[in-house]
Amino acid sequence: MGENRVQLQVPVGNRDYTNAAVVIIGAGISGLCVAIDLLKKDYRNFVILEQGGGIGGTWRDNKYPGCCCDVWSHLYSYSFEPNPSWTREYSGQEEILQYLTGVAQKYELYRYVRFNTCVDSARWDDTTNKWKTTVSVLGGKDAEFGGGTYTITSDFVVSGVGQLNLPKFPDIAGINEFDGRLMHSARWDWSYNLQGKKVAIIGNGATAVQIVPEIAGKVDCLTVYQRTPNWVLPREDSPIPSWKRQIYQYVPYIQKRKRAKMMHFRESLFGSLVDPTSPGSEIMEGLCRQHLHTQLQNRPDLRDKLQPKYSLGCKRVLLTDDYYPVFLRDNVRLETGHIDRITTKGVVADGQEEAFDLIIMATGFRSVEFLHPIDVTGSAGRTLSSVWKDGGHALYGVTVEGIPNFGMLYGPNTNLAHNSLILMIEAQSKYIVALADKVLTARSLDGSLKISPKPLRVEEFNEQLQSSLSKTSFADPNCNSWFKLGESGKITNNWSDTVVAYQKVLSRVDWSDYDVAGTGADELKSSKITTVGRVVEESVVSDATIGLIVLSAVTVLAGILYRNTGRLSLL
Ligand code: NA7
Repeated sequence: MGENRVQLQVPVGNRDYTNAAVVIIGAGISGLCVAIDLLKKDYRNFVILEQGGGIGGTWRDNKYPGCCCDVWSHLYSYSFEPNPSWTREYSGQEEILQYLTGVAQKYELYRYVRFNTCVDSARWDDTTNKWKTTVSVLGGKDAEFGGGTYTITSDFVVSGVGQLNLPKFPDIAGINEFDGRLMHSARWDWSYNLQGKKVAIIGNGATAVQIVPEIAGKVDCLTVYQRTPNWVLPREDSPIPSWKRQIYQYVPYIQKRKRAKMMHFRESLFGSLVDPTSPGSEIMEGLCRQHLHTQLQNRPDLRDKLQPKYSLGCKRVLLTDDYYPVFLRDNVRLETGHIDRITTKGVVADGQEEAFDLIIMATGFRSVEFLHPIDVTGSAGRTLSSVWKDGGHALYGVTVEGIPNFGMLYGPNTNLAHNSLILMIEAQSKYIVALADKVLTARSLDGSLKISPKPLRVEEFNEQLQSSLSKTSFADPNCNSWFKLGESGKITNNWSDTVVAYQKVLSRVDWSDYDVAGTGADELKSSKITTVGRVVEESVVSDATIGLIVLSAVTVLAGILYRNTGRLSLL
């Protein structure tokens, strides 16, 4: 056996603590999915580096009051781990985190995770064809075992940090001067007692509309600072009764059908959300206007302030039934004046100061700074930040030119406005593991393989992508969103098509997209394609067709039985 040969089927232990075949950054939905896909190929020599103290990623970070998902739970879950026990159509954060914890336990993923371990940098070494990932150990006791920092050598690095992991604080003058409590929604302090407090919330996006109704009844008074109104659709959440949960548990096919129909429905919304000229978009805008009108019938003043004046879909369309009515409460005020500054006492908007005990920053995430602040350096000393100086981009949102043996989940241009992100993440995970598989195969033969996308192919793909995106609602210059770069307006975050279209792109690795060098490279170049496959979830047959098939089968069966019984009775 070669000196350098790693036991790919053996988890990293004490002796090889700083050597792993694969390093996965982040123990959120993405990182866990990659780990499971590696295990399915019997690869166990990987580590998951997680800067937090638990698994769950965004579903561990975001635990503000009212936090829940705006995609149905039966769709917002792994296809390979359906959960028959969801208690609501749209589950809350705690239930989603519990689901993810359950999955991590089932696949015994905890043994692979190093918690309180923050990745500072990842550097590719051209001489050894390996990554060197340097981490800081954040946990007090753990840091005592070493100098608080160490480096792991690996053949492949996968980023599962996603787009929404760094809280964004607004650029408002005086933000550090406030004497009261200032809290970002993604760093909620549950030990803080809201009772009787004067509270401000800055922002009115997907996060704020969940917090506001939840806390309005607890606080003394609440002022909502809105810069831009959002399009809002009814949510219509409801509990899932236990008899239905039993059916999903004992007849999994029914749960699968439910998910397929949800997937199908969500895919059908794509055109309406991205094409402002489509009849579907007009219908959706009508539904939003009706929702606003119904909920605030006698308040044209509020309706006027809450009605957006840009294309539906330019920002994320919000789903809520209890946000608008909250403004009918005596203790809640909608402030649309421009925020001039934050003072020691509170917030000044349009020259008027209001004092607060607590200011909640529901101001989103640093979504366009993918992987920030991790310092990633690829081949020939080229940094990721230099490759992305004009904004994040990648091949299929997954691989980056000049950054070999590296894959990202929920990277540039993979966000969705219409469907469950987990569907995208699963496709990315399979694709990345197919790439890693080739690198690890070379490693198992005592060799090495270097894979990175061809710069020209990346350019060509992104030109087409940006051309498609420029025609969508996301590009409407009348609105800003976390989907695009502020100055250039380049859409760096969203995918331009349906989930199924994306899944099909990632269902195979076309080796002509890549520069490959090392052990087995010639074979890859000649074989051209590696089939990855995709999870086919959308419904392909209607309920009526299935009903007809079942009815026909029952009729045929009944006929046979009748004939046989007839014969038997003649004997
Ligand atoms: P978003 O959707 O980025 O919303 C941030 C909100 O904060 C939005 O209303 C912003 O107004 C507002 N904001 C940001 N900076 C300022 C300043 N300086 N002054 C006033 N208002 C400001 O973040 P969320 O956390 O709600 O949601 C992020 C995603 O997480 C969501 O789409 C889901 O996918 C999950 P603006 O609209 O820019 O005028």
